[in-house]
Amino acid sequence: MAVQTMSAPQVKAAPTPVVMTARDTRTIHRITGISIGIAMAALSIGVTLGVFQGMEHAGFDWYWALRPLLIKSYYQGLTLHGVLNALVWTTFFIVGFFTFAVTNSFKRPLKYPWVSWLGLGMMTVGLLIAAYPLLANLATVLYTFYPPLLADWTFYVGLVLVVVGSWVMGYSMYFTFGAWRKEHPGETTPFIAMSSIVTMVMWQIATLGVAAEILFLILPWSFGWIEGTDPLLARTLFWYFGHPLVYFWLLPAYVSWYGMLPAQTNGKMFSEPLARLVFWLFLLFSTPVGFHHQYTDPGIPQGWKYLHMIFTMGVGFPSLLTAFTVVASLEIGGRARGGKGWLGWIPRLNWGSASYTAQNLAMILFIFGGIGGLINASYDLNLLVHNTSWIPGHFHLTVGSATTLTFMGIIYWLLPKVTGRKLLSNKLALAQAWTWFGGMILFSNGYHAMGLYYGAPRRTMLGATPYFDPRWQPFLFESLIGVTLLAISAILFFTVVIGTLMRGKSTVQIEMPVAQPYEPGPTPAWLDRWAPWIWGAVALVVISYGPMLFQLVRDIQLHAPPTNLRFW
Ligand code: HAS
Ligand code: CU
Repeated sequence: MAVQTMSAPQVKAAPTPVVMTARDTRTIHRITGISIGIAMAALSIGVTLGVFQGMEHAGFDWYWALRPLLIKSYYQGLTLHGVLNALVWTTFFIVGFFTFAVTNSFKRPLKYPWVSWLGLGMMTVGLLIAAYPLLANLATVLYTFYPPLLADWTFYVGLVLVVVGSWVMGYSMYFTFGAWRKEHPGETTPFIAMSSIVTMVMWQIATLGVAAEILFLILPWSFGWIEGTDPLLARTLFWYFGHPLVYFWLLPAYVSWYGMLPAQTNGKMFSEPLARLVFWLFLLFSTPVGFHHQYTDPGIPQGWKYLHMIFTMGVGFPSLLTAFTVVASLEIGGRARGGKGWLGWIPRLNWGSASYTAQNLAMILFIFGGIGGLINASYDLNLLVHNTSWIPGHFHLTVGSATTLTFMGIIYWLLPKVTGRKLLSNKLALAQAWTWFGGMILFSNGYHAMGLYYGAPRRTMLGATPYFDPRWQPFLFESLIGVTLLAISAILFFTVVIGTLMRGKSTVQIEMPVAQPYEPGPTPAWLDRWAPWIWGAVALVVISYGPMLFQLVRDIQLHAPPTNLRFW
């Protein structure tokens, strides 16, 4: 009888993990350094223009001083302020920060560094292309570029390249993730890498809206191929993207607050599984909420606005979870540093570190930014505050503080890390964080109040309005003090950054702060599985947008003629 032989089942061995060489580290530092460098350059111009806007509102119209610098009008300055701060500073910072965070969290090099270089290259070329119409006053359409405002086509081509380049930077992270997975079968994805990549996936889903808006509606119109446009369809596609955009700004701050900040004050991550859940909830609920920006738009039936309002309350929930869990993580640190009693741990937090302090102050401002957001989201309250200065009050506490001040705090450790130079001065950086905090409180309080009580409009050259209401005056004065503090803060920030860059190389070793879990244990498998969450997100998008988009496309009316804000 023939003997049957059975070979042992072949278990495919996992590839040996690739470790970072000095060369890999240098590449990552270069990519991160260049993208954050571009981000900061954009911010330097963006905030300067903000100071001029604040002054104009308070009665000091000094735009003439900007004319030699190509800024011809308030609205051109406002467009640049929004585009450079809200779109360029954030996006370039985020892709650079995530490239660093993902690779350091995986402790492995980028799988294909050239993909990241390609993405960064596309973003940079896009930015340069968009800079031309912005500076030539050919794209004075504000940062939301609502049709029928029409810019020169180069503005849109530039924006598309920035967005597609950021996708490509994301693909490089996905490839690196895939490689890490193969090398570490069965292991849970490290939190910092996982949360950063979830954010990039959310961004991928969100940006499909603005890509469709530009490619199918605006570009053909700006080329002159079609005569008019459909503002309602354009706005709907824009806000499909516009709300998740604000979470693209917020979630990198959450990556730091959850995954890094506790380690900067001897704390631990209060609940790692909960932190993961928060990011999945953002993936689910970030997009199906855009109609909360269109409550006053005619042509969107109430039912859809109502559904988006419900989902908006849903997306507020992971932030409420964050408020409790992140504070608990910090409390662990405050107590480890000797804090006693109910609140005695707070003064013991690492207030001596500028990087820590900037981020904690950002969190405090976000409490108020977040509450304001929930007020905006409530349909009938929104009718009171929509298009008033309350809204800039809201978003200077969110993107202008929770995001920007956190990013500045991150820069205070990341810049020394990627450049190998010691921070110019922790003290100056501390002063920067506190002046930003104080400045934003005064600025945003003034804007909130003026909009709520006396209906001061947003996006308006207030000093030139024939209906100027003297009751705005005290709030404008308050906000002007805020603007002054913010200007001082910005000068301090750039002094610290430029001073650091001008220093010689130092041997001080800095590592990315990584918070360890308070109760280490296995992560439930469903919190490390991608497909159900991604499909869930797609399903919610289809439910919340599908029927309305179908109807708007079916009834498309390309009649609205172009207009612009080139007032001179
Ligand atoms: Fe918003 C308009 C609703 C969050 C940005 N938002 C805007 C615009 C911008 C913006 C730029 O529903 C203007 C767009 C334009 O140009 O027209 N927003 C919300 C809601 C939230 C929210 C519900 N917004 C953000 C974030 C932004 C941002 C984040 C940028 C980063 N927003 C709206 C609505 C409008 C709107 C309407 C349209 C208004 C209109 O009429 O035009 C929520 O995500 C907020 C949830 C957040 C919380 C706070 C949690 C607090 C935390 C901090 C904890 C820290 C502690 C301190 C406790 C519930 C996590 C610890 C201290 C120690 C000492 C330890
Ligand atoms: Cu929103």
